[in-house]
Amino acid sequence: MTKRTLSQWIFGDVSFPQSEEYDEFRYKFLIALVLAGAVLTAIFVIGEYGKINRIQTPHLLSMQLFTLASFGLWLVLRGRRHWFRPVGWAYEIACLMEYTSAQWLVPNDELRLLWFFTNIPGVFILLGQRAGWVITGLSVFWLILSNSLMLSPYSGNAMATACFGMIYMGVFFHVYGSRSMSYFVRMRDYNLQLEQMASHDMLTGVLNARAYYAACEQHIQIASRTGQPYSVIFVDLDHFKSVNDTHGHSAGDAVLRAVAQCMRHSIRQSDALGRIGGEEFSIFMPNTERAGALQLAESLRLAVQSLEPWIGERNLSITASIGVAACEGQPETMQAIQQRADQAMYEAKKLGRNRVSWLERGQALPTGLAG
Ligand code: GH3
Ligand code: MG
Ligand code: MG
Repeated sequence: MTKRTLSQWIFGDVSFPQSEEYDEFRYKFLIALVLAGAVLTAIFVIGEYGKINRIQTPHLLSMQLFTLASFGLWLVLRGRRHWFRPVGWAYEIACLMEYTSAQWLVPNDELRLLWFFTNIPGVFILLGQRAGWVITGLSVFWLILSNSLMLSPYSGNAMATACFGMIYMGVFFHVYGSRSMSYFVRMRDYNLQLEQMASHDMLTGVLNARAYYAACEQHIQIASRTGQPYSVIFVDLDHFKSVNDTHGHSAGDAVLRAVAQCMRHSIRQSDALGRIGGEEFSIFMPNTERAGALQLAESLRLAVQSLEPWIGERNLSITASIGVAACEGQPETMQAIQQRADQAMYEAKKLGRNRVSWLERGQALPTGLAG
């Protein structure tokens, strides 16, 4: 069995995104604990049947029940990460019952009280600080109460040591739990920030060229399997150099931000928008035929035209030339469809700018829409 299939067998078919690494750790830790609990008690039970160790009959019954409950909880949790909390609490209750059984029914084991200690770290790590304190408080209360009822109780000194020791464990794991949690949250936020910076254009906030093409490749792979059409819209601002030359580079930047914002609001959630050059944007539209892409391209052109961004002293008039290419039959590579959209855009420039044109597959010259 390979490492991957062994892990799949133990933990089930679950996947956690990188940002949920801590939840993955806790999920796997709980499964490991439940399995370890089941296997350990099973070994004791087998030892009893093999006459290797002697356990009083009532406690033997409790151990058998605990083994079955633990295996059952493993089967429930395996592959179902949303069952984490109910299973965590159910296992905790099973453990407390098992420890109480050992405390009451195995009086010839003077260290049986230790099981209540071993329980505390797991509760803090798996169920959080509040649950940790509830269980620690209940354990202290229960130790004192049951000691006063037991036939062979611990001494007052032993009880005081046990109770203070448990509270000490609680404080220790409370601090440890909150520190490791805040460290994890910070690391997760840094990672998300890094991911965002690596895939998005700093100026406009849309996808950068690398991330945009990667998203398109994924869309094309899905479309090739499902046979759905897809389209690409290529937008190039008109005479943008003169905006920089006349009003300065920061005015040009403000215009780029405004245009990107406008496009972001015009596309669907499933579309990908990328800044693939200085003042060049591309939109990939999955499940979209040429007619739909042309409609969006025309509404984008009008939106950019009416944008008239304010650049500190006055409103600027901005227009865009737009090329459209659609793939409605045999799948086409991203490079090929983007090239057609490029060509169509250049044709729109040649025809006088501020217009939309498209290029069919195999067609030599693009077709223009009046601007
Ligand atoms: P055309 O209508 O033919 O597209 O003319 P154009 O001036 O828009 O075309 P060209 O490609 O010659 O110029 C693009 C300009 O975009 C050149 C550069 O100064 C500007 N540019 C590129 N990246 C940025 C940027 O990040 N910020 C600003 N402000 N300007 C940029
Ligand atoms: Mg350009
Ligand atoms: Mg341009």
